[in-house]
Amino acid sequence: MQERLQTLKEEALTQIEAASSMKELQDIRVAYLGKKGPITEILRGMGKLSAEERPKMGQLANDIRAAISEKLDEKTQVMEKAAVEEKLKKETIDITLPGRPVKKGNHHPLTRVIEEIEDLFLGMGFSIAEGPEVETDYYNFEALNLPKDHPARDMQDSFYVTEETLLRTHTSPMQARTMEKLNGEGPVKIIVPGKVYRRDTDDATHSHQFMQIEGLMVGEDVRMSDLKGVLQSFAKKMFGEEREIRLRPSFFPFTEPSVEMDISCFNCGGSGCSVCKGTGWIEILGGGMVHPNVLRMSGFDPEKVTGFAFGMGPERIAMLKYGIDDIRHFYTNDSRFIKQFNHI
Ligand code: 2NL
Repeated sequence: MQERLQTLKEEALTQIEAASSMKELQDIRVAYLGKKGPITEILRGMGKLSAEERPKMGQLANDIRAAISEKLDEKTQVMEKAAVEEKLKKETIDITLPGRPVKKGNHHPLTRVIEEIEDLFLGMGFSIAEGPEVETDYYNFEALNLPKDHPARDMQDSFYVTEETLLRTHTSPMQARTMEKLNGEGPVKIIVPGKVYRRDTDDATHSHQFMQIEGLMVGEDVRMSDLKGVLQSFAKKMFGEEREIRLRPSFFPFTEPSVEMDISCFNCGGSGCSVCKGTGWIEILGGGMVHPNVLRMSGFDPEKVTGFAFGMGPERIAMLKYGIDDIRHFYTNDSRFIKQFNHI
């Protein structure tokens, strides 16, 4: 009986060792330790043994039973641990995966052109000033030598908020405000970029809202030749070093004398083509010497200081530079249009 028990123990332990699933372990447990198993059977047959042998055999059977049970528990634990590890391994996040590409945005082409122009003037010592889009009649017109009966003040030409306030029609009111704050103490050297509004019907070259960049320099001995030098430098940097400029006489109520500036055509170099309509020249901005009335109204003495001013439309500059045929492209935000400028 003793031998039988030993054999059973060895058999059981070998099987447990070899088991590879929980189900197998469960089966081994039932087979060896179950009610119908050999050990139970042996224990039941104890009665046949002598009184001397009975406790010894009982002890041995119980020990073997305990050893098998312990080995089963041990193996169960090992397998459970392995199962958890396997699960954890499967469920770990693989941080080595490449991330999903993030689509990179870009500034609007008009914003880029404006910033490019700003940079050129900052490089020439100008500061940037910005002001309100809802303006008073005084700063938008009166302070700029546009008296009450001037045709540019026609209600038809502007968006009025009240009798005395309107959406600014140019950024010049901010120049007037800047001069006024300085109490006649120059010099002034600023550019003013921003949104402006006119009562216009939108088409390929007109928009009721557009951008403007104006420049103003006031101080002792500021001359027309200074205006010419600044604008020539700007034109070359913006449209190419080979560009030439020419100034033609013009009229603006706030400058005297007034000029319009053309650049030699960047498409044909001046021989005449469709871009310059056969003339060899392209008009890009207007300017002139600040009218004495404007200086006086803003607190400067026109006997002591002089100034030049100029104004340009960045949409027009961008349209020329990048061959854009319709101003509305800037404002309808068709992404196919916007994306074409991602490389500049
Ligand atoms: C154009 C022409 C111009 C000005 C703007 C100005 C401002 C002050 C005093 C005098 Cl405060 N002038 N601005 C002068 C001449 C022309 O703009 O064609 N703009 C798109």
